[in-house]
Amino acid sequence: MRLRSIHAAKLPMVLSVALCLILWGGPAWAMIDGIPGPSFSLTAKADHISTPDGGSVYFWGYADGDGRAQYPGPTFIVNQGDEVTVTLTNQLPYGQNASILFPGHVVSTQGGTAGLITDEAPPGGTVEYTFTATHAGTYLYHSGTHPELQVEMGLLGAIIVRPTGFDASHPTAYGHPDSMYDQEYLFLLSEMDPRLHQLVEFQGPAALEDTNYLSDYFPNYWFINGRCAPDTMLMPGVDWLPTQPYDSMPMMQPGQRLLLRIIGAGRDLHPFHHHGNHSRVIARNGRLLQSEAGAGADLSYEVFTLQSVPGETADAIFGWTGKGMGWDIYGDPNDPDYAHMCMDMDGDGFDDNTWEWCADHGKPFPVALPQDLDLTFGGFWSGSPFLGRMEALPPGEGGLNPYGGFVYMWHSHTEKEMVNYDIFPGGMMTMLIVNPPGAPMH
Ligand SMILES: [Cu+2]
Repeated sequence: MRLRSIHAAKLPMVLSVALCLILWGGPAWAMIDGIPGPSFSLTAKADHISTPDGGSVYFWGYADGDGRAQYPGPTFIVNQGDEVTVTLTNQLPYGQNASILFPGHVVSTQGGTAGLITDEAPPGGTVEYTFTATHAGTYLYHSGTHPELQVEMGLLGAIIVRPTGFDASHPTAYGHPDSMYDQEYLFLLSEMDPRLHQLVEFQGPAALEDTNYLSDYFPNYWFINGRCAPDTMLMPGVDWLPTQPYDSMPMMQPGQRLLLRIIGAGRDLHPFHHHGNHSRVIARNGRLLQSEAGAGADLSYEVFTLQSVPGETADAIFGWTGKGMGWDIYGDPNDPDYAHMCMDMDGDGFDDNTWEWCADHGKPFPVALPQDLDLTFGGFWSGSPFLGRMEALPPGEGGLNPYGGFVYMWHSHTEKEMVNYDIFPGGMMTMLIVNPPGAPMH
C-alpha cells in the first residue's frame, strides 16, 4: 500500500463529529534536532553519559564549539550543494590525536598532521575538513584515528543533507516524490562495552594492550541517538542528560508518512523492528533506490525489520492508517459517546479526515476488555482501546499518552539489546505513538 502524503490529501470536506480536532491544532511536523551548516566547529573531548540503570559511562565525544562533549556528536543539517567546513579542535586526553571521516563525501583537509586514514588534529591542535554535500540523504561521521577505539568511545555523529529545492512545508528526503514525508526521525544505533571505557578512564588506552577487550568486544549498553530506553523517550535536551541531548520518540498521525533515517554507527548489526506496519526502504547510504519515473528500476523494498548494517545508513518510509484492524478504531457506534460516521467522499475507502477504514466502520471491538481490577497497567494505556479516547484510569496510572494514541514498540530485534546492563526493558528501544488526527506533535 502506498500512502498519500497528508499534504496531498484532500483536506476536510466534511466535519467528522467524533473528534474535537480543532481544539488541538499545533504544528504538525517534527524536525530532526541538529545544528545548521554549512560551517561547524567541533571539539573532541572526554565526559560522561548516564544510563537508566543509574550508571554512568566515560566517553569521548564531539562537542559543538567549546560546549560539552555529546553522544552522539551534533547532527549536522546542511543543504545539497553546500560547501561544508568542519574545524576540529582536539582536547582528547592521553595524547590521542583526533580526526573525522565523512563516508560518502570527497574531503579535503587543511592543517593538522598526517594520520593513517586522514589528517588529524594533534593534542591541543586543530584540523579543518571541507567537502561539498553533493547528494541529499542521511550520513554518518566518525573518528578516523584508531576508530576501533575512538568510535567505541563515542566519536561519531549524523549528517542530514536536505535536497536541492527543499521546502519545509512539503518536505522530501531526496527531492523525488517517493521520498515525501510528514514526519522525520533519526535513529542512530550504537552500542558500548563499558569495561573498555572504564579501563580507558582510569588507566588510559595503553591499558587495552594488556587485555582482549577490543577483540573480546561484549557490549552491555545499546543506544538510539545516544540514549538507552526508557531515556530515549524523554524530551530532547533535558538538563539531567547534559551530554545526551537527542531523544527518540517518533510520533505521527493516521495517513501520514514517517521517514526513518537509520544509521548503523556502532560495530554490530541491529535488526530494527518497527511494530505497527511494514516500512519501505527508499534509500541506502544517501542514494535513492528509486530513479526518476520511467528512468530505471524501482529498487525500494518493503521490510518488517530493517537490518541496520555497521557504517551504513538507510532511509525508510513508514505509514499507518486504520486499515486492516478488523474493528472500528474510533469506537462503537452504538455507544452514544462514541457516535461517529465514516465519510469517504473521495472514494479511497478511508474517512477523509480521520483515516478510519470505512469497511471496518461499526465493527465491534473483538474481545471483552477485562475489568480494571484484573489488569496491570502500562503508562501508555489511555483507558480505552479506541484512537483519541481517554477513559478513567485508577489513580497514578497512565499519563504517557495524553491524546489517546496507539503505541507501538520500536526496538532492536536482537532482544538482548533491549536491556541496560542485563536489566530489561531498556537499551535500543522506543515507542511510536500514532496520535489521532490533529493532536499536537510533542
Ligand atoms: Cu517486538
